[in-house]
Amino acid sequence: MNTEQILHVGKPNVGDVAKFQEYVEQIFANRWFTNNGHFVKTLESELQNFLGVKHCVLMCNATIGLQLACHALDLTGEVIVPAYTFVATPHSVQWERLRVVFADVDRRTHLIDVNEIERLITPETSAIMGVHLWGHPCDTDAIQAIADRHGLKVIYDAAHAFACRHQNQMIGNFGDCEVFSFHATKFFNTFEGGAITTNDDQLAEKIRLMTNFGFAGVDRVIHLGTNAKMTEICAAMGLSGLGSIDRFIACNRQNYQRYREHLAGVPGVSVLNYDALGDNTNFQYIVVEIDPKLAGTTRDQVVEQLRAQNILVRKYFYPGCHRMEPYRSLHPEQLDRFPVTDLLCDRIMCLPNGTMVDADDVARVCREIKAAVSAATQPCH
Ligand code: T4K
Repeated sequence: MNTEQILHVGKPNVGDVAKFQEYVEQIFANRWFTNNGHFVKTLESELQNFLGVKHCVLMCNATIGLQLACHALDLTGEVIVPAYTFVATPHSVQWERLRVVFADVDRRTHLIDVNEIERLITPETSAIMGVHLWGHPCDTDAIQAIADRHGLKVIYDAAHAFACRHQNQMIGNFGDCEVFSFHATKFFNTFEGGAITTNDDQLAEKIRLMTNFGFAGVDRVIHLGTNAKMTEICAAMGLSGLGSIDRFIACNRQNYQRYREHLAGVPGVSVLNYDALGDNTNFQYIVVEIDPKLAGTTRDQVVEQLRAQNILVRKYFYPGCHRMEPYRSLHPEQLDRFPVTDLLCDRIMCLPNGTMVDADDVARVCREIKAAVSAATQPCH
């Protein structure tokens, strides 16, 4: 039996716990638990300042945020979405009874392939939903130019991209709106949570109404709405973490550099190179590709070997959204149309990172990866 400590990919980053506890006392003293309370308002305003964006509407999670964004933008017909992403991205579109049209991704960046987008546009297309996967920004100029040419809306799933920059602006300022996730496993968390950010006053107002049943005041419902509100305790968690953003990034970056050093030169093993991709990221995801020809072993075998050592790496995002239900049944004709997505789904694994992971952990993970590869590449005697 393996007695070594379990290593997770998504152990939460935690900010100032004492501050959080103080806020919890205040929440109990206020007897105000949800419905746009003091902590939600304060976090919204802090996030607006941090992101340099006009509006930030906090949500209970990013999936609901993406659904609300589709709804608030009055999308119809078809929405173009990358096939290589977490399933919440297409699910939010499908949930709104829109048709998901998958696009393949770029081999180098793993982001929606902008050359594919125009080819997929039909008279039914109403929007493009890009995903800033691994915190790396989409080609926002190219996507906006295509959207402008065809009169489409643009939503960014920025679930991975909190505190990331693009063209000297924080992510949160692009497209018609952007949606962040503050789930426990994310770089910055509010236990569960998310936010929609936009610089469009009318859209923000609509989203705000929709988040709270359409209430514009006591007894005054002026819009269709749902319940997508963030609670006070979640907002308090966010506020207690905001001051630690730089520490989270520094720690992630240091681990990222350690992983790259340990794994340099291991045949068939490559770590996604954030530095070569440009822009400022939060380094939360350590994305490793295993080339089976060079490594002599497959990603799946390496994952199994690591799991046997209590290192619970993840195959994000296997097997590809187009191969998951309901998409594989709804669109069987799309199954073999995404060669890059299929290749990444077969080769990528994400390694543990975050403030709970230290130099010894990184060394341990890399030792096991090297052992898996060297056992496979050892000549037989
Ligand atoms: N768009 C994209 C591109 C996304 O990646 C996501 C979410 C969304 C949209 C939707 O955002 P939200 O609606 O969730 O706000 C996890 C997260 O649940 C999910 O938020 C995230 N993406 C996705 C990439 O990862 P699972 O199914 O992998 O979670 P789970 O429970 O297996 O946890 C992952 C690892 O983290 C495990 O090793 C356990 C560990 N863990 C987890 C939790 C919750 C901890 O150590 N502590 C914890 O508290 O989906």
